Amino acid sequence: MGWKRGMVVMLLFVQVIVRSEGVDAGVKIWPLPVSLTYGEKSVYFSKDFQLMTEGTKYSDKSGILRDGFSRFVDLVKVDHVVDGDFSTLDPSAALLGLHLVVFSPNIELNYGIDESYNLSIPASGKPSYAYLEAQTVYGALHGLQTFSQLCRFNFTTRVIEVGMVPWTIVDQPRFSYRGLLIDTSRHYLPLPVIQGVIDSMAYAKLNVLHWHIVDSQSFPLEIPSFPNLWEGAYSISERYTMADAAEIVSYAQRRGINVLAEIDVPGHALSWGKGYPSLWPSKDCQEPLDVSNEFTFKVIDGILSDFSKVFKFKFVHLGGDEVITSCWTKTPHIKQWLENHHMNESQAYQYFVLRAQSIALSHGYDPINWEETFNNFGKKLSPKTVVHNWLGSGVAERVVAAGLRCIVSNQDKWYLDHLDATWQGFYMNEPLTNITKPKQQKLVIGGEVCTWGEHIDGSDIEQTIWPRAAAAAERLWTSYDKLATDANQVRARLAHFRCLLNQRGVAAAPLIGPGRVAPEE
Ligand code: CP6
Repeated sequence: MGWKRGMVVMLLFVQVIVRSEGVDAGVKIWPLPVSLTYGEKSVYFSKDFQLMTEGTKYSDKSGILRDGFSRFVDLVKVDHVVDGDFSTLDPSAALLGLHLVVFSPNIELNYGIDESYNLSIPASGKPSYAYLEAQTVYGALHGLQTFSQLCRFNFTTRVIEVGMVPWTIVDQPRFSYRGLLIDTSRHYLPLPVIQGVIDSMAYAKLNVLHWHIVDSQSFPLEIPSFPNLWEGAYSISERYTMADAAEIVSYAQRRGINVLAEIDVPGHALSWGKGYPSLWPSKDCQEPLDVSNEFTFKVIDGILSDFSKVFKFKFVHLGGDEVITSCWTKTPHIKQWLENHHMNESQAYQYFVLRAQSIALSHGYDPINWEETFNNFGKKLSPKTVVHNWLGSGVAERVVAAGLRCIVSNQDKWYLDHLDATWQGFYMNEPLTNITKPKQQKLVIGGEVCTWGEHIDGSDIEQTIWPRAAAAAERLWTSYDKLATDANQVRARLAHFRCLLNQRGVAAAPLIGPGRVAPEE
């Protein structure tokens, strides 16, 4: 805590010599940090601008920071040739490198880790270093992202420049869970496309990739325990091996992003029966999964057992939405089973969801379920459940009043595949609406924007996600008192961020009208 107090003292001092804190047209950081001060000078990256970690106890065995720094340098160059003549530049305005201190370098990425960082970039006066400190490696990566947004290529001097120095930035996220859903069942997404999405998420400080891997349309993932499951893939090439999944998890983890894997049961699982037809209630009624068959739960157990070796996030998503149980009563052997067990359709649905939850818990996961499970079964759900809102607004208040945790994704505001949803709507969607008690506010762990894949594939996913996901990312990162009360106040800064995405090779759509296609009215 001492370093934080030191920073406060430093801020008070800096405040005197630079413009006071506040956002004006000059600040182009997205999402906006918790607090910042800046000046009006500029410095440039010296020819051998370097990462300095010596003199601290830090060791970077995994190479996450070394790689993060090297990506940072690539980002700030944005592929320009740095061919300025350093001998003609003012040596006192040279930035020699970045001094980096990480206090708890061994903390592994997971839900709830410290993502804070402090960044300061001195003004000219003598050759100097930028200084970045963070509790964790992942906070430091966020600091590098912010730093990258302060840099630009100077076309006159042809070197990299940092404007508005001296900068001091103190930053941390408002919510621990800042998610984006991708759907690889409705359309297969090639691995490089998923990696591109992960790269772009890091630019906006999103930290959870919710991978809706399988659904009724296809089962693209290899499950070693039940090797016929991926017979439900669209084709023999539209598949992911478990090693591919591990590669995605590692790629994301090295960028500070957790991967939340989902199996959506018992509805949304028709493709499972391609490889194992006994999971279908019958030939003409193929979902939800057969609740009366012990094999169904053996398969779920096998999948979650295989998941637990690769998906190290604290949570697994068990779906549970849109379950149309009439198939169960229409199928004679299931109808008989229900009678024998004195269950109606709704009780069988509850039995299924709770049994899937206990399997997830047995593999060390906390379960996440779509909100219908809460709407139907309330406090009968495991107390470890995180309820994932999607239907409309309002459920979060009831979830947290019941003492459960909640993720907000209301479809009227945060569904990216709804092309008529506006970036202003994304920005203004407030997860804590009508939740005033601090204890209940803490139960809203964050929010997630969703890119359902029925009408989207690798060809247009980037412009469907961006720039609107960025608007939600600021809502989830930036402290409430710093958020704009009218989205149009941030239009210029968001437009700047979306240009930055374009420069970095991300096909973010322009800020005209809603979504990626509709023109300005
Ligand atoms: N797939 C799954 C979907 C949706 C859900 N679950 C969905 C429903 C309605 C809309 C958008 C998406 N395609 N498995 C609901 C969580 Cl409008």
